Amino acid sequence: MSGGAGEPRVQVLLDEGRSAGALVEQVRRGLATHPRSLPAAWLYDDEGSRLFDEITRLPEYYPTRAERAILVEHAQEIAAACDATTLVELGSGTSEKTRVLLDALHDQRRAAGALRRFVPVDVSHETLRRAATDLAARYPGMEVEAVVGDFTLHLGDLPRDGRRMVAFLGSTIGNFHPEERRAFLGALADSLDPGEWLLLGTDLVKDADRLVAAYDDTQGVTERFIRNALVVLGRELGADLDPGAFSYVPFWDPREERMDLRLRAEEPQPVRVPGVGLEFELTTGEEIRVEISTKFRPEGVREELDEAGLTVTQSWTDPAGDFALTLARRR
Ligand code: SAH
Ligand code: AVI
Repeated sequence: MSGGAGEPRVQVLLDEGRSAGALVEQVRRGLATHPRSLPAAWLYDDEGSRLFDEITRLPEYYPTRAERAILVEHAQEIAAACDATTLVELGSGTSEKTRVLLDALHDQRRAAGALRRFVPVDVSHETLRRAATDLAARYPGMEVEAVVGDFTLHLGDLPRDGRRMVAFLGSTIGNFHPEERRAFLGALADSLDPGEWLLLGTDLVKDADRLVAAYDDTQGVTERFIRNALVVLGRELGADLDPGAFSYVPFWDPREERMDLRLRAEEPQPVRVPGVGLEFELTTGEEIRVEISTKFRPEGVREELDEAGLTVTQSWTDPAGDFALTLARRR
């Protein structure tokens, strides 16, 4: 499709299912080591993306509202500070909040040259396609070139022309382990030319009770989101795990400053995952770590970006100081 005049272009860099290549290798490695774990991208089939969208509207889940508040307050300032003609969004999902930024960057009255292209990147094919279609219709003068891809694998395959700003919102960076985060930030910086931009959303360390409530909501939506990983594993790799035989165990790890979201086997069970050639025995009480959600301190964000070759130019928080949005520039 054209990528302009109200129609998105969709480039697919992942195969339809998740049953091949690096994603499968990540699952094999995660399930074979202790504590057993699953890669976070595995949570986002269509149902996972739908459940995440529901999470963003839960009263306990403050990050989406806090980040949106920062964008509403500062999007014009961000647009004025940057000379980007292409906005790349990693892990874009529905790109709901991004519209605030797109409105500001797209504003034709600005002298610095308006945004010409939006490149949303996500593993969740249908959610991405729907968002791209909506956005192309909403901004007919802007090219929408969606990429169904993995931001840990495909940074080098994204469009390089034009002055780019990469947005990585929602604190999705918190779902990486520290060593993965370092590697990701290094690869991201390497993929940018000097002078190009990163806009990074990070959830901040706060009172443990509020954090636990945000990941253990009273309606049980987060629990369904985490359990859905087992459904995806069954469908894509033939795993015979019984979701009903697990309890949901979300906890705050104060040493690592992260939420740790696990499923605990309530009874012993033999597990076969034919798609990765694994067979193992889960004992009662054994846990599978499905996701971590690291919380940040502003000085830590600055240091990690700096180490990767990205200089922070500005950062903002919401009035409650719950969430930070950081603008950085490739040196
Ligand atoms: N940016 C949105 C969505 C956050 S949810 C927001 O701020 O609300 C995380 C998103 O990242 C999901 O849409 C998920 O499908 C996507 N995602 C997770 N791992 C990914 C990966 N490795 N590569 C590309 N997208 C990924
Ligand atoms: C996408 N990511 C930043 C969310 C988070 O808060 O870590 C995913 C999520 N998991 C449970 N609730 C929300």
